[in-house]
Amino acid sequence: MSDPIAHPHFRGLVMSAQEAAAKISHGMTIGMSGFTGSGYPKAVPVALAERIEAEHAAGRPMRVKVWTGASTGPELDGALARANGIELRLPYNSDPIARERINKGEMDYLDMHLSLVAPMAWQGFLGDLDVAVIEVTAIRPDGTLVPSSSVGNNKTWLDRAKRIILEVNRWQNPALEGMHDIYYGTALPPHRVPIPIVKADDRIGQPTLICDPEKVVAVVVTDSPDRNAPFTPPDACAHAIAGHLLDFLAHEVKKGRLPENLLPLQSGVGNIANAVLRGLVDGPFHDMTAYTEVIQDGMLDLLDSGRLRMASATAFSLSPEAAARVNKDMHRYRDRMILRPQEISNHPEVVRRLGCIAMNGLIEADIYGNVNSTCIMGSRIQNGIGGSGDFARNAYISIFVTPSTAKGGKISAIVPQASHVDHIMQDVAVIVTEQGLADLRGLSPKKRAELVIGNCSHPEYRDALRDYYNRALKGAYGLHAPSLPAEALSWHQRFIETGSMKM
Ligand code: 0RQ
Repeated sequence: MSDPIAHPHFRGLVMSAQEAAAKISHGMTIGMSGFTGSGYPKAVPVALAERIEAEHAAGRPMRVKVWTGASTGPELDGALARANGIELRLPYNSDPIARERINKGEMDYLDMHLSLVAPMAWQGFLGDLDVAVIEVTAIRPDGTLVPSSSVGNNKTWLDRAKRIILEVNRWQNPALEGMHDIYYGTALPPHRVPIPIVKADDRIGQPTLICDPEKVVAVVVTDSPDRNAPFTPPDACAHAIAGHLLDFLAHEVKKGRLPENLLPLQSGVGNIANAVLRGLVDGPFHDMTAYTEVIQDGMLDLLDSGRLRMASATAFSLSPEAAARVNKDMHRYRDRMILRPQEISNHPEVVRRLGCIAMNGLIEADIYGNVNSTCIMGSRIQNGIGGSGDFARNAYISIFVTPSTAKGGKISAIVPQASHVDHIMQDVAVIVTEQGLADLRGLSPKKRAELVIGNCSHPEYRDALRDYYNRALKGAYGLHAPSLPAEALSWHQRFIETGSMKM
């Protein structure tokens, strides 16, 4: 295989991960590549974690602030969190060790809308960026960089960082070159102009990342796979949710409220979202497009089936088998996929213009349709809001999907009042559980409550929800969205005290 470092200046900077990590010191802020387990640096963070452990063993402080695109892999978040080396993490995390540290109060976490991270970094609110550590597929003869399996915030990290460390990962397929669309036209107000995307497959930028060679202090060569976690095969619950959703979409087409090829799809992370995409393979819709954040297995199945014409995203989020499938046939997929910076893949202006159909998971929804996507029992972070807010508020139809219970039935996903709210009821159009679907568009809070309880809640919790709601209708301070504040979070309190929400 040809040398992926095709520029002599960069070739002269090749060194070990340990030598590169030595250029990072205590208190620095690091912008890492990586989005949902793809395209994250795999060697420098591990070497940095080893250094941090050695410094701690010698009684010296060493911690860094870590910014990324979204979640990464065990070699990054896992290794650094295990070493207790992260002072602050943003904007999305799914690593269990980091999650534990955050929930124990040992690590600060800033949970942000993914589309807002790059603009906020430019505005200066997040502080200075000392080092960017970016995985790339190749360095071209002209010094531009071929991005890897995710774009995330890489453009911004390369622009904003004082110093740059590149990881050139030979595992990434050279045929990725040409798949990306890196847009350099963003600016801060009052100089902003419209983002010129009017169709999901519009290309508005260039295939490579610009990188100032003077800022590059190290180049590390790796050969490691992305995290590529397997998906659980869809169970009966996921199939039921997918079924309700497909019926709903078909109904909307019949009513003339959606075109026959639907509108650009956005699908969140997780097994249910993946099952819904798989369900579309056997559905009646053709010539679909996706304007989304991640390309997961279900999206790939849709592309292969010919039902999906193209997919625009910022990253792959594939199982090992699906990653092997894509890598084997990258030339073919490259023409039907576009990877963009996350500020563009999730841009509210574009999501609203295209009229995306947003489908995201949730932790819990209350009877009025306020949705909690992030905080278990109101305080314990699961992952983060990710891109769900970018899409939910701006979508043509904002759909949330969930099993009606969690933890073996001990938790109801439909509760009297959400213990934390990420998506207010005005941003939530449809809720789907295996029990059924509630189309909440155009309904007042009280009408919403009747539908959510009747169609979405689990039978084991339905009577208790009805009882609460009926008493709220009689005793609430106001009857617009009746609630009983002293009781509204009692289900959560009961779970905390007894391990179950059941009476
Ligand atoms: O925990 O793994 O310990 O069993 O949450 O839940 O049911 O497997 O569902 O994988 O679809 O994730 C909201 C977390 C759902 C996800 C969330 C527990 C449950 C399990 C996972 P265990 P499931 P999913 C664009 C879109 C925000 C970001 C987003 C998410 C674990 O969809 O992170 O939408 N969304 N991004 O047991 C206690 C409850 C619970 C609960 C679920 N009510 N109480 N625990 N769980 N409900 C893409 C990106 O932004 C990258």
